Amino acid sequence: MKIDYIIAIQFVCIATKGITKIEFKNFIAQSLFKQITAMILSSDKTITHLDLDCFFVAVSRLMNPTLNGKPVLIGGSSDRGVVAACSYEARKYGIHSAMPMKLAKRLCPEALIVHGDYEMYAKKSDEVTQIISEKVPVYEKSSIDEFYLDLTGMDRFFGCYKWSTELWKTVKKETGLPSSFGISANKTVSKIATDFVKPDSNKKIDRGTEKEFLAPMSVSKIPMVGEKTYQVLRQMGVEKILTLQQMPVELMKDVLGENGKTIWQKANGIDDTPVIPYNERKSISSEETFDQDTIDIVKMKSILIRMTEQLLFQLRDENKLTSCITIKIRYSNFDTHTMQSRIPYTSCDHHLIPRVKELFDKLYERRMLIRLIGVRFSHLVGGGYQINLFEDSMEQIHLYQAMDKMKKRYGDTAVLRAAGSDFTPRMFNPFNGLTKGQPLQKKIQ
Ligand code: DCP
Ligand code: MG
Repeated sequence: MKIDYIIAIQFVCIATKGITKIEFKNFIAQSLFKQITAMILSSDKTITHLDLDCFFVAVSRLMNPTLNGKPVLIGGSSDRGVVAACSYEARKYGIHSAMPMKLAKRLCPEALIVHGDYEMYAKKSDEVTQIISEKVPVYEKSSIDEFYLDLTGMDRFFGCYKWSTELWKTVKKETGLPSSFGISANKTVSKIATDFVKPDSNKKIDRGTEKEFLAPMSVSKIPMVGEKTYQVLRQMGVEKILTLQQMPVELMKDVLGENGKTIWQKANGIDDTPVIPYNERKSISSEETFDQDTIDIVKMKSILIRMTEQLLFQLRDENKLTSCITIKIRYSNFDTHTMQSRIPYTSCDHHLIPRVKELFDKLYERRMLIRLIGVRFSHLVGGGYQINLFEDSMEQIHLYQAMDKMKKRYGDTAVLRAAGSDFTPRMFNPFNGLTKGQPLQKKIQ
């Protein structure tokens, strides 16, 4: 409350009602208390969600402007491939990412098929992250082209919406990449607003208008609602978010358990999940110390392959991708060496295993006895893309899904590459550091 405002009230009170100064002080104390309580209760957040528009296509267009304005598909040109990304011009034909390339070509024969450049995508993704990290204290990089920014408290000196608009323009100016953003009181509503307004635009959802904004949309717009849940809801006769809003939460809980409750809350514009700060150093790793120092390259590579497979299974399970590999070796004289390599975002064994082996070959040049080897994956982002490289086929994607299903059911060593299965595996969860039935520091014979 401003001082002149207080003095004015004091003057009016004393003059008109004969209130003493002590009574007035009590009145002010009470009113301040009420204000502070109201502020605490309404300590609502302001979250901006920013997502780059047709990211892979937009980067490819920067490198080749003749692709502008045309239907473009990113993916392997073989018929067995899948569409990794497509331009908005291609989407008009009903094409979407993860669609078999063969079908996409049938829907739009004139579409231009571009074999993408993952190194470039990772580089441009880093550029955007750099801009955001310089301007926003708390942000989450939730996928290769998607960010949540916690702007809570920024309102007083610069309107959050105005500030987000400035940032959005800066991203475009400095990287050449179009994006869209949604701003609201929580992550879910902001994300839905971004998707609603795409491409190259933005939308602000005022506090208190969340339900009204969501009501006419299909339930499939709720981020948690995948194909399976959508079918369950459709069978219940639920198509619009409005219907969900009107349903008792208990019914949703009965049908879909705890997820049902969360979906109901999201449908009602309620979401208090925090923005999880992005940390470049976030990583998962695994290392093995040998009982007897070794120079057996075949054995060491086999162990590296097995460790890589186990770590990548964990990554996929956590819905994450990595873009940096580090290999570590410790010689018998305790000299420790590491070597790092940036890679396109991925979580697929068949992309990473060759890179791990390559890096090991470069690092292990002294041919001296080794006592320890390790592998670390860092620069993690959220993203459960089943498609990571353009030559990936539907068969390959299904193979990963089947393998991961078996690993989930029977343990992470249930399926291993022959090359990685020669040595006793260690059952270690790198996310929580816990072993599954075996000691953490198990040594390899
Ligand atoms: N991607 C992928 N596999 C998928 C989905 C996406 O490899 N199954 C890649 C290609 C996309 C990028 O990730 O360009 C970002 O994903 P988005 O879902 O944000 O899609 P786009 O950025 O292409 O389009 P939009 O404008 O709808 O955000
Ligand atoms: Mg995008």
